[in-house]
Amino acid sequence: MFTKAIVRKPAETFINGITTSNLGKPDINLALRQHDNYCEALIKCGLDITILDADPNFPDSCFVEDTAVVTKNFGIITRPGDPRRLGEEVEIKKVLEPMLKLYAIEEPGTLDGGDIMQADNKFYIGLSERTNPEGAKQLSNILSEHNYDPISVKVKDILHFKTGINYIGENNLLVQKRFYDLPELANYNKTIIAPEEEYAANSLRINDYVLVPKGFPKTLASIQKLSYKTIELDLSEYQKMDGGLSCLSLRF
Ligand code: CIR
Repeated sequence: MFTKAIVRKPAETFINGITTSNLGKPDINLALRQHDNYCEALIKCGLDITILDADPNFPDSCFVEDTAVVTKNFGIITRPGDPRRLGEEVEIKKVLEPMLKLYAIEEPGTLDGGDIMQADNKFYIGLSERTNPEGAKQLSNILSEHNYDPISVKVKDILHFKTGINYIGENNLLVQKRFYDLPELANYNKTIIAPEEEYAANSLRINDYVLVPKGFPKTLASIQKLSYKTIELDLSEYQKMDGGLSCLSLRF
């Protein structure tokens, strides 16, 4: 069970963030409304949320998931892999410090939280353009000390590992085709995401609900068929900036 979450509002500079999506510029007012709805959904899932003020110096800083990896008892402050995002983690460290024992990824390691997928006692670590082998090694050492099982996997042609896959509990994975045959995932019950719905691979299990991006009916139906209660959320403005449901919060 998660009890807490950290989120950060998007700043007016959000439109200047990093993106590869070609979906146009986001509308900041709509992004703020979508963020409010996201926060309401987290509350409905039973979480106490800490909402951080926007930081206009970091256009991507609403994507807090990339700045830390958190569990109930400890957290790891990351070293974001794109230099334009280095520094976002400073504020997150201040916020988490009173709540959790903290570690940090150190230079030359880089790591984005979006590359880290927890599935019960296992942590899959995507080696991507943002997360380098040194970052993965540092994280693995910390996780092993705490009796978790770290497993590295290669990620190509996609921003983060969790852009294309998510664990929703009870041995169920939502996977884009690209990750379907990964040998490390052989023992899971996999729901393949339709090619036209790839964005919905980043659906997010929180306690009794799975949050699903709005507009992906096949994925929604598949998740409901697995007997999960769902909450749909419109994230159009975040999709324009390559961000998904999981990126917008840290949950523990
Ligand atoms: C970036 O490129 O870093 C941001 N525009 C999007 C980050 C999305 N975060 C995530 O998937 N965890």
